[in-house]
Amino acid sequence: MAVTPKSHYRIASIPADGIGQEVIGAAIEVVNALAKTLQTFTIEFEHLPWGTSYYKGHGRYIPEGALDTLRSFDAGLFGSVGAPDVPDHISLWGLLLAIRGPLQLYANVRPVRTFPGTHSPLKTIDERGVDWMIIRENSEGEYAGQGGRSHLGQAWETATEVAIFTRIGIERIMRFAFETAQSRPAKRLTVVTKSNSMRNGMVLWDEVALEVSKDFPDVQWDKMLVDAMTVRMIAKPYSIDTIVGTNLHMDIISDMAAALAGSIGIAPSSNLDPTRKNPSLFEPVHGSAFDITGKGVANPIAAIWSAAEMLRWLRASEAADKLMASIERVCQSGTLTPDLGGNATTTDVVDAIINDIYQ
Ligand code: GGG
Repeated sequence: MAVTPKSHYRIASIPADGIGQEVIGAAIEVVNALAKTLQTFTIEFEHLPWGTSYYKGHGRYIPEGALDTLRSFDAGLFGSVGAPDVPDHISLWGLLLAIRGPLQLYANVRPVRTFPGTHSPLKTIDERGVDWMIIRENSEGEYAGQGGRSHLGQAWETATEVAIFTRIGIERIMRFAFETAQSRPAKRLTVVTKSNSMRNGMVLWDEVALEVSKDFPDVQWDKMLVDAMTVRMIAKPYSIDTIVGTNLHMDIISDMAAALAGSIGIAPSSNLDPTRKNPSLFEPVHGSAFDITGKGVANPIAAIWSAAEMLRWLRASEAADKLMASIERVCQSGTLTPDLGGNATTTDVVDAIINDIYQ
């Protein structure tokens, strides 16, 4: 769909929990500096105080009407959710999943790249870093929220977690993945399933992949079981370009991929509604990391790269390119937080990126 770039953007800022507060503050500082330098667009961030503190005061993670509030923005920038004293399924379903599903943010895009100047375990296999594009189905599957508990407290207490896959849900993410692969130089896609043991939903994934592939004759594609894929990502990383898979599989694979590329601290993600009927939501892959919250050492790059992806989605491509170039130069210069083996603080990295932008 052709989209005309706007000159002014309104962004919902939802830092939420833990280091989310620190890294979203960092990303906003950097984007404001970028807008000031380029003068091709203006941008305003409106803070939405949703998260665990809000939950403790109100008994819910987001207020009534939150989705309509979000719909009034061009996009959202999200930090992280989760706190040590709230069960993770309460916080995740209360905030992130309460937004992704209803806003139909069905495509979760997670690019994974090794930056120059950073260490990646994969560089011991080959000096080239990796450049992967992981597409996670973001609305159904194992995250459908279907299931329940019975025989509570008894020895045969039973819990079911039903993965729901629909033809329409698979087809739309498959089409998105083939289009993404087609837009990249390698034009290669790996469809990841577990269709040997999961004989219903995963087999439907295989069938739909074959059907959709016929519309993309220039994309070279293959299928892989998720367990074999983990081996391939480590043993033959350069045989991979774009990957598509289910909500749960790609949640796990993308964390591993980020660690292989250097650190989860640099991994961005975009929760997209490809139809553009709803605003999309951009967030670092990492969680709230209470072990380092408040220490000033959280890596802001995942959040800043997520903001760059947001600018690209909003068609501010020049700004996105400039920001990515600054991130790469700052990594190359050795201003790295501890997760990347350095001793820089969050503020050091932000200052270095802003200085680079102003050059
Ligand atoms: N910024 C990402 C975040 O807060 N993630 C929390 C989490 O547990 N996410 C699980 C998921 O995305 O499925």
